[in-house]
Amino acid sequence: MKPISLIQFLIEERRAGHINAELSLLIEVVARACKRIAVATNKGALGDVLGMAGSPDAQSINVQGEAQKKLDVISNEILLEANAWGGHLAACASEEMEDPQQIPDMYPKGNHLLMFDPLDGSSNIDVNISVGTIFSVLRCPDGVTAPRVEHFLQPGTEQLAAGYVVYGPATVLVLTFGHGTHEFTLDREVGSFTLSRRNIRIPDETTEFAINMSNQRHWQAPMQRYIGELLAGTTGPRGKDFNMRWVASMVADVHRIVTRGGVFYYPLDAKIEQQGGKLRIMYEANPMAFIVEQAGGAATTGRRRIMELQPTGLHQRVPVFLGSKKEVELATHYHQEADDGRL
Ligand code: AFP
Repeated sequence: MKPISLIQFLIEERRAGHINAELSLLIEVVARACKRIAVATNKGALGDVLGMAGSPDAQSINVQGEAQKKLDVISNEILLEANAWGGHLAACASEEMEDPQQIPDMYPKGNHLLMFDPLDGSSNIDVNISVGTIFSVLRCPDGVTAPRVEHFLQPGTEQLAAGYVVYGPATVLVLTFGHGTHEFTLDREVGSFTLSRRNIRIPDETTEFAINMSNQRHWQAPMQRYIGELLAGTTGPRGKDFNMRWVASMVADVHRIVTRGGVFYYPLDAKIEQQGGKLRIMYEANPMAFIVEQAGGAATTGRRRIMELQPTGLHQRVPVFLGSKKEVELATHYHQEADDGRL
């Protein structure tokens, strides 16, 4: 079969009435920026892109209070620059920046809001493990010309598009417009993303889970119960053995799930209770929930569907349970049961 490029796919999606010309351009621009991030990532030590941003005396810290890696800063700049002038955006917001970034006055403005985590899993860069970019697109409310934080605070169900790019052995883009989840692999010789899987399906059942087990003693009772049962394997109530993986790069962990099934959990625990969770709703939880649901999986906070939450802050954090539907439903059921006082 003839390979289908991302551009061809976007044209098909326009003809099908799933997206308009502006959203198509937006995705093209984001994909082009991600190719540049892939090039920077691939250079490693030779491109002087490893290590921390800033100087040893004055380390660069982002809005999350986390020390920034050089590639965090480079990737953020690549995405901001690529998206400033095309006329497809009203504004964008990045995990690395406190406030939304306005489109400079000299450029035309569009009707879309773009949110991104420019380099997720960046603690993995220096050890040459997969990292990624995550993005989400919302419509800018009518009549708003200088979008502020409140205009971004829309539930995940309002997303027009979401995607991620994993910079691994291959550079892979996974994308949804709400009509299935599709995968494109970067053909480095040709320089274009090429459709590699259409309408990905995540199996309902799995025997593989991803969680940071070092947090176990801080988890709430229903999480202890659920993971305890998985660990008990054939000797416990589940009657089967489970395998565990944890890359500590959400993009890589989610990509494994959209490839062969599985579940990913970052639950609430006593250490992070104050901040509401570990992962950010706008840059990580909502886009990944959209992608996973469109592939037939489920995504909850352990209690509620992620995409129905009304965000209260641009950098708000939430617990994340996502992947194979039956496992996510069971873990969620244990939490709801405990909340109802039945446990
Ligand atoms: P970094 O971008 O700071 O490496 O964080 C990555 C991340 O947000 C997500 O990609 C991982 O799943 C998660 O954090 C890993 O968290 P732990 O380090 O607590 O396991």
